[in-house]
Amino acid sequence: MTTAKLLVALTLAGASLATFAQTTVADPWIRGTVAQQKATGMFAKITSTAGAKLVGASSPVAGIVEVHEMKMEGDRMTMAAVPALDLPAGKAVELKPGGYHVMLMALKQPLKAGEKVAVTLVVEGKDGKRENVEVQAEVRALGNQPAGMQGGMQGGMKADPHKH
Ligand SMILES: [Cu+2]
Repeated sequence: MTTAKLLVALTLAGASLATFAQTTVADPWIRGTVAQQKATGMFAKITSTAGAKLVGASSPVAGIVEVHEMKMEGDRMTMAAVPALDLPAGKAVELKPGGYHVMLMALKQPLKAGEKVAVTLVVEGKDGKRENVEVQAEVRALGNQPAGMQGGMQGGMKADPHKH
């Protein structure tokens, strides 16, 4: 990455919702739930200026929170917890429907569109030090995503990714 591109990336990151030291979380959002639904996903763009790993997360609305990877296995969409998600230096890593996500499970309440949900991301730096990055994720209803999200959402909806 050239210096000019890095500066642009940093400038964009600076305009986002949450910043902690070297890790920036842009546009954090959660897929809204219906009554009795016990799991959903949180998505965001995470950038670490120095390089780091996302190693965990927590939220007051969920009993269990894990970092998940979703992928195709044959013609089936599957997902599984990953111990760590690599955040290469200066490169935005997108958590999105159909890919990586922060899985909120054992939900204590339905999450309605428009609400803000606190999520704490645990990021481990190259020096092994862990930092908590607090974000306020906006709950968005299915079928009401910004235009840019629609490709990903349709892929995710077909596969019904969060039905465990
Ligand atoms: Cu998941």
